[in-house]
Amino acid sequence: DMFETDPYRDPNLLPCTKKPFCGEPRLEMLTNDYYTPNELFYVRNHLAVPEIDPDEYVLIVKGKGVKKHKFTLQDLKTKFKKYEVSTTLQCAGNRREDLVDENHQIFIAPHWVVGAMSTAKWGGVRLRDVLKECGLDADGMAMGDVNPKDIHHVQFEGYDTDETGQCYGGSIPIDKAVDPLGDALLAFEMNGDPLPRDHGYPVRAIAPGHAGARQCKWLHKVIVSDKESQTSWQQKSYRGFAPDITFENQLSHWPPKRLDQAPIVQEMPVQSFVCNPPQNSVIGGKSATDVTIKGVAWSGGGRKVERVDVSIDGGKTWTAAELYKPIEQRRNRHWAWTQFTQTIPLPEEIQKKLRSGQNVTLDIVSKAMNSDFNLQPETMEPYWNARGICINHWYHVKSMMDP
Ligand code: MTE
Ligand code: MO
Repeated sequence: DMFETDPYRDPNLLPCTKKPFCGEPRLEMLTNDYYTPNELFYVRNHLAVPEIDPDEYVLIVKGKGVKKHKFTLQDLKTKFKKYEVSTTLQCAGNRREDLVDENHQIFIAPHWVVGAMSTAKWGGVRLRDVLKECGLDADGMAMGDVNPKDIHHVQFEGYDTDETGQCYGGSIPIDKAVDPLGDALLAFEMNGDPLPRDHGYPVRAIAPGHAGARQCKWLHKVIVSDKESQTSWQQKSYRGFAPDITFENQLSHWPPKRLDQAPIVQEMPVQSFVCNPPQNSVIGGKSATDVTIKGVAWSGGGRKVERVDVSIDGGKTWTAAELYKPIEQRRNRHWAWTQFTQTIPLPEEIQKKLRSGQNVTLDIVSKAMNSDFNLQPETMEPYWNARGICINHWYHVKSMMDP
């Protein structure tokens, strides 16, 4: 059993698969703190958690435009300036459960409910500083002055491997890696502590605003390349297919037709969901006059969450929520989420029903708008995709008021 040495997990991290472990926090706990406590931060593992001795850890940097280097953990901590970056991670497959019904089968695990999204303050060194140390002209490239034709991507490889020796991997565009405002990190701290084993101990990549899949844990190699990562996680899992591409008609053979029309996800769309009241909860009493809603909202690409509207009638009427973001982030670097809250008065007819002893079920919804005025879509049908990625339609919470 290759998972025997996996770490202990908090019972409030609800598993959706056990081997490899994928778990999402109890949703109602996500709004208790701005930064998600490390033990509640969602976990998405594709393989067993590797056991790495920090004294033996090495990071290899190689590829085009750089001279091959090896760094120990101590090198990373002492040779470079340390930075802290607050960012939300979301699995590109978050909310996959919503895409599965009798008409639509999704052929990829796990079927997240909604909680594959969490926020931490990461401490580490800038990827661009490490690439510069290895000889890359990161400044020239970031300014667009230098544009080597054969340097397009930075690939990451993890220390976690499958039975055949294949390691987890993914890549980000070189522009993200060298951008001085991109905040791409090689992180060794999470909320002030060493990275927990589940989150990549001792070093992981952080690519703020990008899908969780690119933020390689247990980082072993950084490879500057003309190509994207060739792993299945880059090439197959996290592609956005058109709704008519299904497993039966296309994906059972690889490559499917029209692969060129199925972009590989990097930055993610605007997302929000209600955490409180919890799904299927029973709340309130006879004399309730209002209901308080809490949730989280985030947009990929560093785009700011400008507004979140909430509804208790399934989206017929909306009210803007109060936004909460206790840290300052600047234009197009809004890597970390915004929490929201609003107290909505119950309409008179609902109050009347409650007073007369009748139950009322609320259909609570949120919709966020980001700084390019994109809004979450109402339904998922037009966005259905066979890999189940970037799912961001309105999340409905049913909550029963029981007098
Ligand atoms: N890195 C390695 N080495 N192995 C993995 O399985 N999973 C990826 C990414 N990095 C993964 C990885 C995916 S799909 C996601 S969503 C994030 O890590 C999850 O990070 P977390 O478990 O710290 O929340
Ligand atoms: Mo993911």
